[in-house]
Amino acid sequence: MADRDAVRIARLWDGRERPVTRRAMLRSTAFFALAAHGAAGCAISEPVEPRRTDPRATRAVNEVEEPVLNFFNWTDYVDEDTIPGFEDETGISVTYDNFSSNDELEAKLAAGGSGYDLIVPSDNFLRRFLRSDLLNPLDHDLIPNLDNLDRRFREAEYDPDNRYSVPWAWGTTGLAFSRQALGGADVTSLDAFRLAAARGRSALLDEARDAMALGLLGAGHDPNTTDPGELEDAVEYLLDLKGVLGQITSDVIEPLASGQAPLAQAWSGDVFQAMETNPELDFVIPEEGGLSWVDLLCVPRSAPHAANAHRFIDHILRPEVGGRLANAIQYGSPNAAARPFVDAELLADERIYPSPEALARVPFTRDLGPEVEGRYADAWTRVKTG
Ligand code: N2P
Repeated sequence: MADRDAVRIARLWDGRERPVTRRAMLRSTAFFALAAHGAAGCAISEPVEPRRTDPRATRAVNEVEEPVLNFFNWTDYVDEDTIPGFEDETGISVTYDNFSSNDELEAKLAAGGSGYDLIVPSDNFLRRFLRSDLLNPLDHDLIPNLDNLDRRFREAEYDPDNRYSVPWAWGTTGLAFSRQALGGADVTSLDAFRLAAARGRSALLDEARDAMALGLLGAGHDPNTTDPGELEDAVEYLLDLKGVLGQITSDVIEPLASGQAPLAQAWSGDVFQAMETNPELDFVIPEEGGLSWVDLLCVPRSAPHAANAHRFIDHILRPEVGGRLANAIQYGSPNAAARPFVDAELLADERIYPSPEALARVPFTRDLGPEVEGRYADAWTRVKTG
């Protein structure tokens, strides 16, 4: 591994280490010249400009001029070629770390000094991160492929005009189940958690708003309610459910694939990934309802390599790259130009790309403001510790 020219060692997306040579750093000079708008050539680029929200007026530069990108993404959420393809093309080494919940991401970011350049919060965490001043506005000049996005993701209510975010993937929260393991019947409702074959083996997502939504829907309430009494009902429902539950975890691919969990609250694409090993699995939005969400590429305020993050964002927005990503993770692609590269069978599957009528039954998880979000967090802590 020793390389006499190495100026630093980078940890790659797959855990391997690679020496970064001065040559590799120079290879990306042309990019830096473009990205930093004339600031390249200096070892340290000009400081990041004061926060502005107009994408036309925002300039993203690397605070530390080196070919590195520190990317913090959800587990099981990338194609095996995405990161090597970006590295080969740009000479930028990616360190790739994973998290399993928005809470985990928020804690890491709020603690400061994370060093991450690119993160992927869900849409309901975007405004919450903005309230804490944790994000940089995006520099649209560095993202020409932004036009490839589906129109509905350019005008989304959580971030009109993509000032702070570019969608990575979208999906729904429902139930995964193994028809065979549960005795051959279809699962249609949350009552399935009570089936004898599911007792002590099922799983609930370890994500406050998703899990609380299951409790709210089970108790007959809106998953975006702000009513404290309804939240109490949900806590009660979930505490009762804990009596028959196997585990609380967001990493359900392995337990579903291995057959350890015959039933789990799950995010759509994870179930399709598990199906590759366990074809008995299915995914359904129960009759009580479900949720939908979009996960968003964002650049933290503290990003040392903000320009490199923009380069990655533009890369993933390419039609072929976005198509390969969608085929691997099996979540909805927000990239309209990538559509021709997405497997026809995935596009036709309404469990991944629900019809507009079906989507109307799965509202977005809404950001409910600091006070109510705090109440949800407390309620979830009570469920977990109760
Ligand atoms: C990745 C699941 C991410 C979806 N495995 C949650 N928003």
